[in-house]
Amino acid sequence: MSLRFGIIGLPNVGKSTLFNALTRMGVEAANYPFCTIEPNIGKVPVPDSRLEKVGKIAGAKKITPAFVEFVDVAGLVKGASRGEGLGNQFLAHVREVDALIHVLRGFQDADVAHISGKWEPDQDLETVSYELIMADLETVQKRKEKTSKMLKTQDPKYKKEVEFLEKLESHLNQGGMARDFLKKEEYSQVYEELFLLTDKPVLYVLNVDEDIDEASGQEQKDRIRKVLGDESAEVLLLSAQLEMELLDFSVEEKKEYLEVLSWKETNLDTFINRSYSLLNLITFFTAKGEETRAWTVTKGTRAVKAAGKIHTDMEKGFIRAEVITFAKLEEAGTFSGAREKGWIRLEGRDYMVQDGDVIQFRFNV
Ligand SMILES: Nc1nc2c(ncn2[C@@H]2O[C@H](COP(=O)(O)OP(=O)(O)O)[C@@H](O)[C@H]2O)c(=O)[nH]1
Ligand SMILES: [Mg+2]
Repeated sequence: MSLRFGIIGLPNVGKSTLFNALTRMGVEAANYPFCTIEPNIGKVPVPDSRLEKVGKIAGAKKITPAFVEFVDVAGLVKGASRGEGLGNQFLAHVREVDALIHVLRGFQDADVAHISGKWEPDQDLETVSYELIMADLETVQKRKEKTSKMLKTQDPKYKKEVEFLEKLESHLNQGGMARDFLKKEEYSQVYEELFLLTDKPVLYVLNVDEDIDEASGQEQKDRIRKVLGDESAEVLLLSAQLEMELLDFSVEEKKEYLEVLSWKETNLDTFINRSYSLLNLITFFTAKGEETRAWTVTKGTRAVKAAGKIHTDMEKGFIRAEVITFAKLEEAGTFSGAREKGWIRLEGRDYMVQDGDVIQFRFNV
């Protein structure tokens, strides 16, 4: 299954606009007709300029990118953690994703109603974070109640667990995100079973007016950073509406248009790439027969597990991996040239796959 990103935030901040831009881009970039899995789930190819090049060198007839999925989660309202609005549905959706894209309303447009009546993206951020933390607190407290009942068995593991949950509870009570809880290793087994919402990695997207100047873009970003304090997260400026419009521009038009937008540091491609690295993901390539393909694994994945990603038989019958870095392959220009130069390495099952590796697996069936 692809990795999933949940686009979250208050209503009317531009979540669906961003989602639509992403999924439409998917259709065009990959000519992939079924990019929308469900109305609110879209499959989006991960842009990677290396893939085409590997395909060309391999003489591929078919090139398959890696995909990630974006979910347009229903807008959150105050009180969601108590089940208000679409609260429960919202939280259930958030629970299912691997990482969060938290959209903040940076654009002012008076014609678009603002949920709290005021334009205050930093306040909005706190509102949403509060609901997520409250939902996590409830999860932790429920677990604590359950474990507390077991204390009478005198088994020390229950005492250890309750103490651990109390520390976690106090961290959340002080407004901390679970992902920043430094003591999770003290009882990682219990921690992982909780599936906390604020443990998921997050990327903040400030959805700004396309005509702001560089200084006010920076100012908005600083305001958000201030609210985040020590929270470990990145903030990106993006204009969802602009990205949507740009999809209809020619390359020339785009270039001309973008020259005047000084604040702009990201586009949809870089946005997807940042999301990707948020989850510590890397890409390796295979060029087998007529198909050249990109695959996604987490940093630190061993060769044998990477093979299993393609097919379980390849993991079971793993013999070795023949590996070349993309850069070396490009330099050699052909696979046979690379082989002659001795640039294709033989690696064993425990080899740690690197971003950009081009791999051929040898296996028994
Ligand atoms: N002016 C302006 N309007 C935007 C921008 N992004 C979204 N909108 C508008 O805001 C409204 C709500 O957007 P939508 O994507 O549906 O928000 P959602 O409720 O968060 O999914 C729509 O009318 C959009 O056209 C933007 O960057 N600038
Ligand atoms: Mg929406």
